[in-house]
Amino acid sequence: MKITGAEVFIGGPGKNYVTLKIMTDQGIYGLGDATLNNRETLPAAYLQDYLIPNLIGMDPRNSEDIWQFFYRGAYFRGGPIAMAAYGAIDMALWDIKGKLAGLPLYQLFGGKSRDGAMVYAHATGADLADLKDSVSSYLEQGYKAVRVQCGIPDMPNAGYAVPDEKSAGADYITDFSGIRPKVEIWDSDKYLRFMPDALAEVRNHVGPNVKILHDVHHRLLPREAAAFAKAVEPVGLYWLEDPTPAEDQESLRLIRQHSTTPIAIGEVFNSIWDCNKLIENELIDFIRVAVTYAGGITHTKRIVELAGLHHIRTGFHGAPSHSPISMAAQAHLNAWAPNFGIQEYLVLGSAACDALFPSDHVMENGMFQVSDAPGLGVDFDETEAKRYSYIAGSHPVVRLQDGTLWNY
Ligand code: KDG
Ligand code: MG
Repeated sequence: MKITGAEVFIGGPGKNYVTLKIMTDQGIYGLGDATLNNRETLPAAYLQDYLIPNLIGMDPRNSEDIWQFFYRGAYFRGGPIAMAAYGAIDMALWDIKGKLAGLPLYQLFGGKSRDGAMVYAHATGADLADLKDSVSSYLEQGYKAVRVQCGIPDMPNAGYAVPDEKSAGADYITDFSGIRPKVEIWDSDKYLRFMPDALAEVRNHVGPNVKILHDVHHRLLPREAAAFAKAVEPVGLYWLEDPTPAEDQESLRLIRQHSTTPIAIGEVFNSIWDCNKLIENELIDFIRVAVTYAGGITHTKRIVELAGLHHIRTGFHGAPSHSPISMAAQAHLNAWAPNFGIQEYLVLGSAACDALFPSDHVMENGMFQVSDAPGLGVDFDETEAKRYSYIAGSHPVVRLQDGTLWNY
């Protein structure tokens, strides 16, 4: 069996999804997602200029060797751009493997460990009242877990992942007005004074049974993060995400020494080498990698297995920039993983998105039911794809009030 060609498409409804289609001499094709939010053209170029010409003629069934060829065979290894490109190839090769076997991917991993995977939604509010309304609307839709982000009083911008105005409902992650980032102003003291009580109010609002998650988005210093994690213990968070930037992993010990609040980290990690020490030292409770930029199913599965040895559960990244293809890959891992925790789920549930990526995966009552179709169980409609093209966008940058650049 041979790979005969591959194509990359960029675009989608309100997103620049990077979709890879790998064709074979047996008429079977596989699909992968290489979307790297606001840097979409870069994995696409790496695929087109280097990886696809090398793929032609390879046997698609040898997904492990192909992964090693690109990762180990490169002198300059890793990084989000390369790993997103390898990730897309790897997903597509597993898709082909599943289609050849006539089995959904979770069967090739070891079968189902559960019926349905719990997902969490993003509730967000310009102020606490607005946030509570947003939380309630998700609970009414059947969600059992919500990530809550809230505007901070007296802060010039609302804060991470919060619309500036009440009920604005805008895309709060990507600004599609161009590649020059907007500036958000951040004040950790104001955040630390406000947020523990705000989270306690959300707990009172929802009662004991709803899972509450909160994302600090790398904004605190280790000592501040330790104090915050301790202060929010009575809320019983399901997790506290990215309390500090994870480059200095030793600093996470401070949080552990002061608090039992569960910590979730990893959405910006690209390989097992970014998180093996965190996992082995049991400094986190949830690993947040994404199959897209952690090198696909082959490499993510290795991370999940290492995490399982250390009581660490999965909580794969599922921001709106992930296409239904990588969400399907994660759904198959979620169905199998003995140490599954929860799945972030924000794919646009729109008719336009469903038309571009037809599938039988079902999201209902806050649970994701994986499809039993062979392979990934998602298709890609190339006629629909012609409706979309690349639109430049950017994340904001964050500065302190005196102008100091801070962590986004
Ligand atoms: O592109 C950046 C987003 O993926 C990120 O801001 C989302 O932190 C995020 C999350 O937890 O989904
Ligand atoms: Mg996050």
